[in-house]
Amino acid sequence: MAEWHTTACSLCYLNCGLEVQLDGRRITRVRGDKAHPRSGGYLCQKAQRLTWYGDHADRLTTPLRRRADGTHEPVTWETALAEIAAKLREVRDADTAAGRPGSFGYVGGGGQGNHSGGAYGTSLMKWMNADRHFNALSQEKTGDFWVNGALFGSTAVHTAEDVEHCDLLVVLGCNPWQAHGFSNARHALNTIKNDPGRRMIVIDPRRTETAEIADLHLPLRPGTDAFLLGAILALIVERGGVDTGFLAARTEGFAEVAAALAKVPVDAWLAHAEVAREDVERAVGLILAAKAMTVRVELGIQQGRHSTLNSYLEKLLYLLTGNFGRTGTNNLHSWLMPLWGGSTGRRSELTGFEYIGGLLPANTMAEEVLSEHDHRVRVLWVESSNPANTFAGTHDVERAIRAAELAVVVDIAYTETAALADYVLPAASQHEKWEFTLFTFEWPTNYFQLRRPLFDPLPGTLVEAEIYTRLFAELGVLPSDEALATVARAPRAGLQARLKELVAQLPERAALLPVLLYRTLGPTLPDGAAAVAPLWAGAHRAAATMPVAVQRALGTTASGPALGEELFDRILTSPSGTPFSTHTQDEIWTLLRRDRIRLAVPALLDWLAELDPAAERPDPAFPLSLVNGQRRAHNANQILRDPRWRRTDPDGALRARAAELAAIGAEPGDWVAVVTAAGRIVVRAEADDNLRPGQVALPHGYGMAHPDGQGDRVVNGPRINLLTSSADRDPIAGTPHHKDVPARLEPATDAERARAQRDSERVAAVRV
Ligand SMILES: Nc1nc2c(c(=O)[nH]1)N[C@H]1C(S)=C(S)[C@@H](COP(=O)(O)OP(=O)(O)OC[C@H]3O[C@@H](n4cnc5c(=O)[nH]c(N)nc54)[C@H](O)[C@@H]3O)O[C@H]1N2
Ligand SMILES: Nc1nc2c(c(=O)[nH]1)N[C@H]1C(S)=C(S)[C@@H](COP(=O)(O)OP(=O)(O)OC[C@H]3O[C@@H](n4cnc5c(=O)[nH]c(N)nc54)[C@H](O)[C@@H]3O)O[C@H]1N2
Ligand code: SF4
Ligand SMILES: [Mo]
Repeated sequence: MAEWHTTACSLCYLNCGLEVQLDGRRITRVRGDKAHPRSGGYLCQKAQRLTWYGDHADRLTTPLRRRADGTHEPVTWETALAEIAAKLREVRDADTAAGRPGSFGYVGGGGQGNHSGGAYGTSLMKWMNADRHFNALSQEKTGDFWVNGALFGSTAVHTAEDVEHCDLLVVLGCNPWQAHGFSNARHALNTIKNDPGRRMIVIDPRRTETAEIADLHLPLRPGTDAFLLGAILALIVERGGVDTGFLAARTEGFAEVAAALAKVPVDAWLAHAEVAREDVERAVGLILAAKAMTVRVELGIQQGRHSTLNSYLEKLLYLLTGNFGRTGTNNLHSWLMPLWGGSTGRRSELTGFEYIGGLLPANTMAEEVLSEHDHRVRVLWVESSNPANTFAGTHDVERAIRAAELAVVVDIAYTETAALADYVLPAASQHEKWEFTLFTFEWPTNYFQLRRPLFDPLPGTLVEAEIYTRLFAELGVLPSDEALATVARAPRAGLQARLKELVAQLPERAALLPVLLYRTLGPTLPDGAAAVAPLWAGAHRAAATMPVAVQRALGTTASGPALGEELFDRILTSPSGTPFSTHTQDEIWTLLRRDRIRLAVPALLDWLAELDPAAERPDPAFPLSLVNGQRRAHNANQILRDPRWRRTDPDGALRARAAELAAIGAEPGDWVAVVTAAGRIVVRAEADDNLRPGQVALPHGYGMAHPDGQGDRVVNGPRINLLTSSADRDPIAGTPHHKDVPARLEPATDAERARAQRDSERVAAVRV
């Protein structure tokens, strides 16, 4: 019997615990890890054949340098790092001489399951005297964070939903059956369905797999959530459904909110959303009857029209009804290490957008590079992200990567972004290093899993910690090996003070704390866990900021620094993961950053007051609403590049109602063109009559080029951001409206059809 090894799935941000069997460098069998304290053995279909994540023809095994003709040549690590360091120095010195902020832009910094590299990349950004950071969160979640800042006092205060214990689940703009988003989603949804005492409402234009098993489905017109939610809130207030006790005890500003809601023209807004009043009344009845409602949201509202306003109204739904801070409702959660920060109100000088939680909108990355402004971004540093496929407006993003004075990509694979970069640095995969996720959103007990490597790094690759450390050595900022070794030998209790001494010798080292930990504490850690040394600081931070919760989780009476050490040791010695904080329910109020939740957010109440159905008429040239990036059975962001991974949907089909296809003379299986104001792409068509009339859908997670086995490369499925524009975005957070892109369908031309068919066959040939 082959041995089972403990790891986790990294194909979505749940990171379910896995056990896998290996044959050399391949993963041959996958099953759920019953010992994982959160997922308890659960896994979905995507985790099977996980081996293709790290085991495919496009893995990078040597640094690459761009030639004048745009192709790449292999170079040694020494050459790549020396040349990159020289250019970074030059840019940093020029910035200093000009007295301008660092013209370095950091893109990415971690994916669905790999957050170990982010601390090191952030070190480089700081050393470059820069703070312009763009990533996936800033094209989906920053509107939500902004609202949290307004309500709870900090953008780093983040909400969780208690699906397991609710008696009413409201699924708003998400499809957990396919996308998950909360633990053990399919199991949790089926449990609700089979329990006569529990209910589910789905608010989604499409009759999703989740809607199919719900008690009530409100199939609203795409882009009208703010109208529907505004009307629902107005009805709740009108019916006396607000929880006055909760509002009095925990909140302020309700009167202003009530005054705004009283002005909502309920019938006109429901007519605009095209949802029947009696269905909405039924939804309100279910909400008011619920003892514990929890609201689960995601991209349908966050990447929909009025994104930040939607996030506000969604939160008001549970706050006004008192479904907050109790078992089965929405809650806040702790952090081992916060994945994003608080906001300072600072704005980009170039675009005027606010840094939310420390992030600038992904949608403004290209503008920050392509601008003529003296403070433009000159160096683009991309780590664990593929913006050439995943940021809106592919052509502009590609132009920006090419236009940067220096573009460097740190990735495991030769991505579309890597293909355009000046240098590409090959990282070891998540199965080849110690790794973890900081997407730890549980309450009242929160969990953390530190995964051990399954294999050694692929020859030629390095773990991120080592890549950045060698770069800093090249930059001449690291202390001598001898000085580092002396600190490494000293007892841990004195570590912080000694690190401070190293920084005092050269103040610019303050940016490098993670690197200094890697080179001092790192070598003392067991089994080559050096790269995760920064977790030590996280463990101490957690122990210092929530000692009682950490003690409870560990079952210990240790306190002070000893508690931090115990937490760190527990993390290192719990391969399936460990609880790191256990709160009592009423301790939730200690996580707020102000005394009371501030319900009235003037900017958003103004926005609500300005909503006007008449101003939202669709452009007759683009009458359809395109869900541009749907989650399906076999897509997983840009993580699985090898087409062999997929069991279904090999071409990444456009889904449309049969009638919508017939209207352009097409049938399921045909090649059709999807046209938007930004572009036109040709895709395979499939029928899906669960879509709302007028709604069509393309999948996320395609459009990657892959070696075709014949010495060439072939693109697998739609590059959906050829259809989007970075300017189609939320006014506050800059998040794109990907779930509601105005579009039309056209028949493909004969030439387009022939080409698409040929590419599809080339992909199919790779799959066999
Ligand atoms: N299979 C799979 N799972 C994934 C991922 C993946 O790539 N593949 N990616 C992961 C990531 S990074 C994320 S962020 C999540 C995203 O998870 P979800 O947000 O759940 O996934 P989506 O399919 O993008 O969109 C959700 C729903 O929004 C609906 N929608 C479209 N327009 C509107 C609208 O105007 N209003 C409302 N209310 N709904 C609308 C769509 O019909 C769709 O059902 O999934 C994660 N899980
Ligand atoms: N049109 C449209 N665009 C979208 C979306 C949509 O719905 N529609 N969804 C958006 C959302 S919600 C998200 S989250 C983003 C996701 O888009 P991105 O933030 O770009 O992230 P991923 O697609 O997860 O790509 C992860 C990259 O990390 C690399 N990688 C994997 N493991 C490692 C590692 O250990 N080290 C390093 N250095 N690299 C590694 C992978 O090879 C891959 O290139 O896409 C967004 N873009
Ligand atoms: S739910 Fe997400 S993390 Fe869990 S097995 Fe599926 S893809 Fe992997
Ligand atoms: Mo995402």
